[in-house]
Amino acid sequence: MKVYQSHEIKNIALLGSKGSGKTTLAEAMLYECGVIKRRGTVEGKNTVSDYFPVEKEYGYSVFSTVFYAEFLGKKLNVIDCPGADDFVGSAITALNVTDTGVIVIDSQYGVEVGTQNIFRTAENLNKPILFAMNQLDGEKADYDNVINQMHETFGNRIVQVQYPLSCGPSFNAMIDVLLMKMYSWSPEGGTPTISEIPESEMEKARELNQKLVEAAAENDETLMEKFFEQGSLTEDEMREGIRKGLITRSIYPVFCVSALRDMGVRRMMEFLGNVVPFVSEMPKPENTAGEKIAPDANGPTSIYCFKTTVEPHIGEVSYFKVMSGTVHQGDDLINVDRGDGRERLAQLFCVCGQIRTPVEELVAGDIGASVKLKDVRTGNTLNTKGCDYHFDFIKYPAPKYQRAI
Ligand SMILES: Nc1nc2c(ncn2[C@@H]2O[C@H](COP(=O)(O)OP(=O)(O)OP(=O)(O)O)[C@@H](O)[C@H]2O)c(=O)[nH]1
Ligand SMILES: [Mg+2]
Repeated sequence: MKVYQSHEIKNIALLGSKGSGKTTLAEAMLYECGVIKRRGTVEGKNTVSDYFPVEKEYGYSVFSTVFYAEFLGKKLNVIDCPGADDFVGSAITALNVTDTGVIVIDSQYGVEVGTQNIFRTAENLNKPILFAMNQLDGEKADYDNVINQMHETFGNRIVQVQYPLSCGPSFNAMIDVLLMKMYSWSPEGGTPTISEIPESEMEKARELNQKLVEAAAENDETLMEKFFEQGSLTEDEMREGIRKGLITRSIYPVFCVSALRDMGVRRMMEFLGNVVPFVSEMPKPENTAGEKIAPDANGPTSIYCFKTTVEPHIGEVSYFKVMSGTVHQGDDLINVDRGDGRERLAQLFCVCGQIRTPVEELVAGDIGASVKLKDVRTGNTLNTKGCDYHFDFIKYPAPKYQRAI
């Protein structure tokens, strides 16, 4: 598999309340980039993401699942998180090791408690956020009502990038006001037909496009001057402005999707690939000594283990983020949190649920996994000899219940 450089990697967390459609969206994303040939469903118990028996039995995610999508020459590392409050720890971990959160909203139920909770966590961590308004094909979908709720709850930073022409079971088309095009689908979804905006929608589309242009221009003085001179921006300038707005959290773009019918998913992935920030553009994480560590592929190798699973026939799988340097297959690293024990990373993988693809090396900013390490726990930092970084940047909330003493 290709080794991606830091400027080709985007790390994204799929977040949102229980049942909003994150796992179904993950499935559609994997299908769109060709990892799977057939989309599974949560009901069919055959999704890439919910592969543990307990998840199949209950029909919802219990663990976060890491997957990657090679798309438009970029590597999107995505973590599908459980929405249930009981498993919020996984979502907090995922947000800490990724750079952008996609908050999935069920357009039948709107802004839920789970939506607000995860939004607050992202706010505390200063992470860029975009919203995926999902289930637009659902019986009770009500896009306009949910957009109003979002404005009330999250303020005027909510910016519509798209709007549906109708919602409910008839949903099959939307207007994209960034590209100023209409997207429509046959009942099977998938590849859209892209056409000109019909005259009847032009006024509304222009109005929303103007709002988007203004929001994009606000984040850059040069763009602002250009906007005042010409009253518009090119598509590339808008992308640049939106990217800056995402990083400073002054824009929360809203996308339209039906994950189940695979409508709007590819277009949202294009935005993830082309617009959301790269690892190198985000604030540098701090080590325990308070030093900011740049995701520099030529720096000392340091990896942070954020998740451990036990898989049948394999044993422990350790998921990690490369914080700096480059980790190669066969490297010996020192576990600075477990008595400086030496660990050989005999195998390195990029992971899609339980599918593991061997990779020769992973560079700073990337996410991968290794197996059969001797004594590595979640939260441990493994470094090259001579590097003494530790990371413990993930802070979990206090438990709601605990045993009385
Ligand atoms: N009609 C419709 N149903 C959807 C859509 N997306 C998801 N669903 C259904 O909504 C239910 C929940 O979907 P999931 O993908 O498991 O939702 P989730 O956000 O991963 O849920 P948790 O893992 O519990 O947080 C399932 O029955 C899906 O089939 C959609 O776009 N349209
Ligand atoms: Mg799920």
